[in-house]
Amino acid sequence: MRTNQPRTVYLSEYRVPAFLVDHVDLRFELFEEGARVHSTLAVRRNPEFPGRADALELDGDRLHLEAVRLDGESLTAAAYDDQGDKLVVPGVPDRFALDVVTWIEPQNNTRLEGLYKSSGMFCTQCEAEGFRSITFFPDRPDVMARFRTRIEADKSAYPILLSNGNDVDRGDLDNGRHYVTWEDPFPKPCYLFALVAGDLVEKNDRFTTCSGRDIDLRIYVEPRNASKCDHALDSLKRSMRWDEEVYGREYDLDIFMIVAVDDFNMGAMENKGLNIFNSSCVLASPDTATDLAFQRIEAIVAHEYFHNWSGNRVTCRDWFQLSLKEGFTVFRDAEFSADMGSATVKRIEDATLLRTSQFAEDAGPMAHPVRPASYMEISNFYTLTIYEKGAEVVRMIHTLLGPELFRKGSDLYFDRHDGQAVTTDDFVTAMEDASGRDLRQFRLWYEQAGTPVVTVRDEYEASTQTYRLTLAQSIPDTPGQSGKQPQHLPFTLGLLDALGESLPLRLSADESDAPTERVLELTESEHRFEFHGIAERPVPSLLRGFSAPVRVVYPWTRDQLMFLISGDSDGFNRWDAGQRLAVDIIQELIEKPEADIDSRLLTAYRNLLADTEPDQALVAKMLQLPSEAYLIELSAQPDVQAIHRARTRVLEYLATALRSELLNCYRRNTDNGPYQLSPQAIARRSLRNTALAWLLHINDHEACELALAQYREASNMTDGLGAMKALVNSEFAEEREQVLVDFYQRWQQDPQVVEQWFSVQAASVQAGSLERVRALMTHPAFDLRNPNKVRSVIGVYAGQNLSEFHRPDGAGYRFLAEQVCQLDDLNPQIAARLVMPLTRWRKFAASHGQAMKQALEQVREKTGLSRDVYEVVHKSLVGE
Ligand code: B3K
Ligand code: ZN
Repeated sequence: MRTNQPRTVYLSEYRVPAFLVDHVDLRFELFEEGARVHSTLAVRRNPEFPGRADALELDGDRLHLEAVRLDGESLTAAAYDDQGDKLVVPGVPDRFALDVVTWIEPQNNTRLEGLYKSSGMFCTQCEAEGFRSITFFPDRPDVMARFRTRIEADKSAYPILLSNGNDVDRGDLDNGRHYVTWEDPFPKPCYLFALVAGDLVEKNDRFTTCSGRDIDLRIYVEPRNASKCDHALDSLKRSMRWDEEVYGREYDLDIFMIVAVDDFNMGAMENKGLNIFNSSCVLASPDTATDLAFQRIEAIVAHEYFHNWSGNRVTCRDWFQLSLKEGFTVFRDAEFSADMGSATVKRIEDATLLRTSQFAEDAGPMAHPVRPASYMEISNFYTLTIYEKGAEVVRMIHTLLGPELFRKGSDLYFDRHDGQAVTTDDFVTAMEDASGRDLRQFRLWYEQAGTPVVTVRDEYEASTQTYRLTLAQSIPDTPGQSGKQPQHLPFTLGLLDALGESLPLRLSADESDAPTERVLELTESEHRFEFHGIAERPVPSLLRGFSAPVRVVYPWTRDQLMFLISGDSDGFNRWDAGQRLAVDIIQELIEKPEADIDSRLLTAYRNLLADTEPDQALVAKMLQLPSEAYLIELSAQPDVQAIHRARTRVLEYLATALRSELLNCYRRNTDNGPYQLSPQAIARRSLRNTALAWLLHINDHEACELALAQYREASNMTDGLGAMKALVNSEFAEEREQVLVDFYQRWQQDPQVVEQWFSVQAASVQAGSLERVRALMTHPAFDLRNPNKVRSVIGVYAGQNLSEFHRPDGAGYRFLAEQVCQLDDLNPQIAARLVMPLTRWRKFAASHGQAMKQALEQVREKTGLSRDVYEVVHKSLVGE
């Protein structure tokens, strides 16, 4: 085990920087064997720093220092201290220019952080702390500087040279080299710095802003991807318009650029004026990308664009405030997606992600508040809690204030803090100041980890026509936090009568014009609400629209759930009732595998398939059974094999009983028209693919023919992949293999499609055995250095093929540990994400949990373990 444990960084230790940097002049000389970086910093003392610091300290990581000059004078090695991770220059004046020259090797950078090479081009990723592996710098977001960047490279290999801002100068140099100089007029933290050099083609468009400014929009891609940029460009224009209309935010530079790169740790990065995207999150055409990919691309393009205000113009003071930009921006992109498509479906998708994965994170060893109090490695905190729960927290403020006051609050926030690096507290204060609301208790959402549980009790008193609702909240203990205080949360409620009519919610007997939906505000550990003039026992519709990120406990009867599935006016709660009914029935089968399956589920699904429901997008969602991951999350001590068997049995029961309805649904939704991305068209393809998948689950021969025909005739990837997926998950082994071979042959030149081909196999119980997964890793298209390939094979196997990953012999766990160890040397960020499934070992029965723990211990033993993986493994083995 490692002896020198990485240092923990605490929020409570935050101090303002001793020195500020007003201006940075960078010159990059790019070569095949490395890059020389010349940096000139205009430094001055920070007047707000208490006391007087003697030395300037700059962060660095794996840099080869070549020269240091202070106000033009070369410093000898005795005049500074190069500590590797810090460059310390003592005795500096109040204001000075510091020149630093470093040599780095982007071609050997497999961490994909700082400056690195991907498919022959140079690119950067600096958030959170990557800039320090380019040059020595105060690498913290509260140091904001104006950047001027000159890039020099071979002209034929790297004709395109990009950085942030506007290109102000360009020209040729000796030896076939050239240069371009970029100037960014907006001060920014170094994590927003970006550079790209490559042989790329440019796809153009224009956007005229609300004040009439003409913006040049450009997407840069490798030539083979030139035809896959239209969707991203359209998404970008829609995002720019939406941010003007909904938030009053106008774009501020003359150029907005996006670059697609194949090797990227995350989805995309919001560098000022020069967003860098993972290819899979920007490139699309109907024949290569699924509906899901199209929607994802639109959402990510919007997310990165929205960061220009929520993140770049107003940025984070320190990394504990990460959710200031991420939570807010996820909320903004979710509202955008809701406006572009089906709002109910978007809400269902977000709640599903939250309830399946964020709740699990909140209940696991890495649980942390939306504003963490400490970390070892900040890269480990780009989590669902920071992003998704953070977005829910902003959504709750929106619900509590209402849209007008929320907009007043966001206007005040952007206005008050433009050009500053601020805290989540500043955000909440702006909301308070603009609205006059007191959000003191609400701030606990940022401080306390764990998912609140709201337990609901109700009683009806016929004699007084009164309905009483008692809502009690409690928040479970999480690592390092116990005895939590109740949080302020909006709980949206409706009451339905026997006909499904929404009842007026009268809080006093004589209230007239009472609304039929109310946002109840919970602040105490227990609240009682009384509703008057209720003529019969109502069915409550609780937490409509998932108004707070909490678990609701209420003893619904199956008849009440049946009633809500068809009768609730809140689409989200109709879906939720369906999920709860299915969960209840599957859980019964987990306990009693031989029990009869409650036919009410069949009735509910038959009704959904009857084609009488106007919202087919909602139907498409309601037809999806709760996932195995969600069932595992809900279970105190999950038996994954039992969960898999019970869920499969329900699926087979429904598919068998509804065979003709499914075939009808399939035919009804067959559409040979041009590819469209409307919610209706997406719903049709989804319904058709769901019907096919269900029928192939029961190995239906007619469905097998339909799937083969659909595969052959598909005019878009949603249909083609849907058919392939259904076949791969069936027992038609011959057809499955044929289609897999054909698919690869057809698409082998397209990395994004090959990633889907990997995923379909790795996720499949039929096709994705451990042996197959190992074989996929020796496939010529697999590359352990490419995060997308790692995610699509190893990540999908451990995260989605759950009954296989949790095989009783523990081989799935050992396999994952082995891969994590290998990857740790190449790319610690990806390794730390990949190890996550093992960290929940305490949740499982000893039969599995012990083997998971042993696999983690195997990782802990690895020599030279990265700080990233160390933190995750250490926190999940604490006390062991
Ligand atoms: N801000 C980036 C995330 C960078 C992660 C670095 N480890 C993407 C985003 O949330 O928009
Ligand atoms: Zn973001």
